[in-house]
Amino acid sequence: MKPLFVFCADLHLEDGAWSSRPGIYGDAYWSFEQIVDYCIAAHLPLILGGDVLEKKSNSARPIAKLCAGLSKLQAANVPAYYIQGNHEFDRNAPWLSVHPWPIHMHEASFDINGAKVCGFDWLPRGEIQEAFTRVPEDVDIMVTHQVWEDFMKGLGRIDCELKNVYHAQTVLNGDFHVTKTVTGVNFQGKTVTMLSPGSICMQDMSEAPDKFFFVICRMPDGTFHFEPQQLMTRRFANYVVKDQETLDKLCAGQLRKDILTMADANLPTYINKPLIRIKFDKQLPDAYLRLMTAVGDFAHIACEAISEKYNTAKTAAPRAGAKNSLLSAVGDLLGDVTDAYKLATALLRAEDPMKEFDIQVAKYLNGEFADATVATGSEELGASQVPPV
Ligand SMILES: [Mn+2]
Repeated sequence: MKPLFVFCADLHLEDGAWSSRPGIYGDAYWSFEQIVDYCIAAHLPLILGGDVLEKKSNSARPIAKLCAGLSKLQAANVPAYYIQGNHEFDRNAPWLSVHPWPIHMHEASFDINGAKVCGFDWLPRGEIQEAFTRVPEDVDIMVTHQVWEDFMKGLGRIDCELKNVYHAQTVLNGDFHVTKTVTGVNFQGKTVTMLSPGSICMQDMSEAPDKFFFVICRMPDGTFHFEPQQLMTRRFANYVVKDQETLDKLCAGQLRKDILTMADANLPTYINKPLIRIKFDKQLPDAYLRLMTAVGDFAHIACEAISEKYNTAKTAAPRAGAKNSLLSAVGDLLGDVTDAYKLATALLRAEDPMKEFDIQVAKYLNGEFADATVATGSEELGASQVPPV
């Protein structure tokens, strides 16, 4: 097995992923440092798969951190390549052109330790399919930053799918913050393997806390192998508090004990304060105050009430006890057993309404809301009128 280069994506270099919690600082910088140090120690080129930066308009620090890493690679004579993601995308002047060292891979192919690798910046649907037709026949690995059907499986908008790929047996893709490998068949009916390395630090509470970059290796039979390297990241713990007994136990010292065992001397001090997510049943007396007090300043805490799960069974939602007046109003207007009510409640109760919206649209397109037209009395919602997503 011959290591060829290192691949990572979705660095989202920025002071912190949560603007409302400025105390959670430096996670992306610290992960990037680890990747740079690894490349130098192993003397392996680095390929950055887009969303290197969080924004198109940046303050000085993310750029300074980016340049510091690139300068370190330059000083060690370790090559760096990149494509642009949708986050920092600029057709005219890529952000990474602020530094002389990294090589822009867009529409270009390179021989990297014997493998022919080509890349494309993020491109809109249609343009990316056209770009795939320009991939040279002898390319082994294609680097992209797109929303692939093969990862999304019908959820939400997609840019492309593996069957659009002409050449290349391997695709390395940014954008999807989940670490995952999928296999599919390309335009010519040949097997393609695609790797999503995932983001390099949590960008969202719903992301898995374990993060990786990958060493791309060539096997003796000529195929490629993706070797994961786990990043040292801020420790994360998730709690769900549904009963008095659990609440009492956690507040009587268990939480504090858990946090202490999570401390890791290998982490820099600014990363060594864990992130704790607690969901609690709001029926429990003083749950919020007790949990916040128990954690104190020992961890960053995201503490929220469990949203009452909408009952999708035939029984109507318990409107009598509903505290959310907006939901009650929706029920009064639409009747609480209609599909329109189900849709409205699903959106109102979603933690991430945009994501929930995409899920509901997919359900609608699958015919799971068969009587939506009847329920709303509107012809406009007929299946033939649904705009393409
Ligand atoms: Mn991203």
